[in-house]
Amino acid sequence: MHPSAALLVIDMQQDFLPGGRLAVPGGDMIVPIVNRLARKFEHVILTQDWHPHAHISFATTHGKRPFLDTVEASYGRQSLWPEHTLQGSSGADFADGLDLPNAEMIVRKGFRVSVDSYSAFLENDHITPTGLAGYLRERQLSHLYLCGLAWDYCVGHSALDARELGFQVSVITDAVRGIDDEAVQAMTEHWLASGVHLISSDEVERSG
Ligand code: VGL
Ligand code: ZN
Repeated sequence: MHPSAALLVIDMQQDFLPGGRLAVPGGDMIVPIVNRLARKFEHVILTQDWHPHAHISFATTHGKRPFLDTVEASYGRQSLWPEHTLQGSSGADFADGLDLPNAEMIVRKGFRVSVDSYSAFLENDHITPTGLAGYLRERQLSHLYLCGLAWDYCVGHSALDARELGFQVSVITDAVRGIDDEAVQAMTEHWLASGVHLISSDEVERSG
C-alpha cells in the first residue's frame, strides 16, 4: 500500500460478535478478511471500546430498555445499549482469531463514565479528541481504510469524523457489519454525501 495508508480496525471485540453482549450479526465472518487485509498495510491501528461500570450508554445505568430507549446527555441524545465491553472483561478482548501481528497502536475509547464515544476520533460530545487524528497527522498517514464493527455506529462515525478532519477515507464494505438495517442505510447515505469512498477487500488486495 501507499506509504501514507493506514488500516483502522474498529472495535473487533468479543462482545460485538455472535454470542457477545452486543452482538453484530455476522461480525465473526469478517475476522479472516480483516486478517488478510492487515497483511497489505504497513500501518494497522485498532480501536477498543472500553467502558467503565455504570457507563452512560448502558440501559441499566438509567433503568431503561436497551435498543429502544434513549437519554438526553449534556451533548444530545444518547442511544442505550446492553452493558458491553466492560474494562478488563473478556467481552472487551479482541475477537478470537483476530491476528494482526503488525498492529502498531490501540486506541481505547468510551472510557469516560458520562460521555460515550462511537468515533475513533471524537467522543460523542463532538469536542473531545481521542488523540488519533494527531497521531495520524504526525506520522503523515493521510489515507485511511476502515473495517470492523459496527457499520452504523463506530465505523460509521469514525469515517464521518475522519472526513471532517481532512483525511481521505475508504470503507472496505465486505469487512464491515452493521447492527440495524435502516441505520446502515442512513449511515451509507451520509458517507456518500461526505466523500467517503466504498471499496471491496478484493480491490484493496489487488491494489498491491
Ligand atoms: C458500538 C454501540 C455501542 C460499535 C459500540 O462498536 O459500533 N456500538 N458501542
Ligand atoms: Zn460502546
